[in-house]
Amino acid sequence: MSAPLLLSNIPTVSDLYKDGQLQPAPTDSADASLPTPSSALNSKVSLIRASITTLATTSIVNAANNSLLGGGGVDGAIHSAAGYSLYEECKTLDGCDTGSAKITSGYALPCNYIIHAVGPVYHRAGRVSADYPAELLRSCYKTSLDLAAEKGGSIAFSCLSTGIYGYPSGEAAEVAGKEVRRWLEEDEKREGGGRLERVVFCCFEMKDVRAYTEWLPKIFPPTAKELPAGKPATEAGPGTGQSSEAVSEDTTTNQPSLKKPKAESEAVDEGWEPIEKPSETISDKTTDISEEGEKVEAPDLAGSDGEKVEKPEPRDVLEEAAVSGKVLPANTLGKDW
Ligand code: AR6
Repeated sequence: MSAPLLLSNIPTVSDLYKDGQLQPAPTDSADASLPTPSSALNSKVSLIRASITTLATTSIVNAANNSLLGGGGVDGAIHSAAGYSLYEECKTLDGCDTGSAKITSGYALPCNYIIHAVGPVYHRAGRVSADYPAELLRSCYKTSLDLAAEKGGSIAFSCLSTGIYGYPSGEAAEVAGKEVRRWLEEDEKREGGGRLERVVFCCFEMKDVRAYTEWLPKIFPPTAKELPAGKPATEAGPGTGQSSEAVSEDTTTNQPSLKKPKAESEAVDEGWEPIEKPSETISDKTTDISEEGEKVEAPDLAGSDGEKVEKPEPRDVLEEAAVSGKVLPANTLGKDW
């Protein structure tokens, strides 16, 4: 596994604005509903493209299933990198409801704790009501932040539900970003608040990077001081706010331009065989959370023999690895690369 990525090397939203890797939201979306820019908040939130297994944050958040006993995607990557002891602890947890989360030690990972959050299967929750997927996803982020706050330090989220569970990346980034902002603001107001030093959004696939580079400027807009000289906070020039430009793609390889050192970049890409995309049968029984916070059994929408959840074809080796759960060295949007 590649070297752990320390918090000090993970760029904040504020750093990304200063480096021009994040652009203000374009004027057509920069309406009165944009929240107040806050450099304090922008310095508490990070965006990075990496395998979450390499992050040396206090806690990381796994996209788990109701059994908490491992699976594919990021769950598989975390279990294989953390080691068998993680599985043994997970066996003692008695599973977890959809929309909730449970915490374990980090074992062989560079983080101290792993928070196992169970996000919704998008199309299944959507059959309960149009708002239900977002309600469950928001609840995952809130529960994870509450658990992480008891430990303090920093937390890194994987993009819950946006893989096998089929949640559209843009919608998920909006829910995640808004819930994190709401939680941080509320935490700041409470006695003994400011319990988390940093919240990291850890993306693995370019579709999620694009979603966050679109949504973070709408949720954590830049202050005038965070923009490179000559770019007022209200300016929306050509391409401004277009996520595809904030993280450009290398036209020769169709790989995202991550500004990695060349040697490491080659080491990552060499020897990668195309990996067959697994399709997972969703047969886990969904237990959901009522409006009052009570646990209720959701209707078994999957039917007795479960349902196949389709994913679009992966576009590159990183995405194939994301689907298969293969651990890759860290890539970042970071200022050093
Ligand atoms: N580091 C960071 N993010 C990753 C990594 C990684 N190493 N690998 C994948 N991702 P998914 P879900 C991203 O499918 O949709 C499992 O089988 C990936 O790009 O892992 O919540 C569980 O056991 C995507 O953005 O989780 C459940 O059964 C994100 O992780 C089911 O999948 C989530 O994709 C959960 O599905």
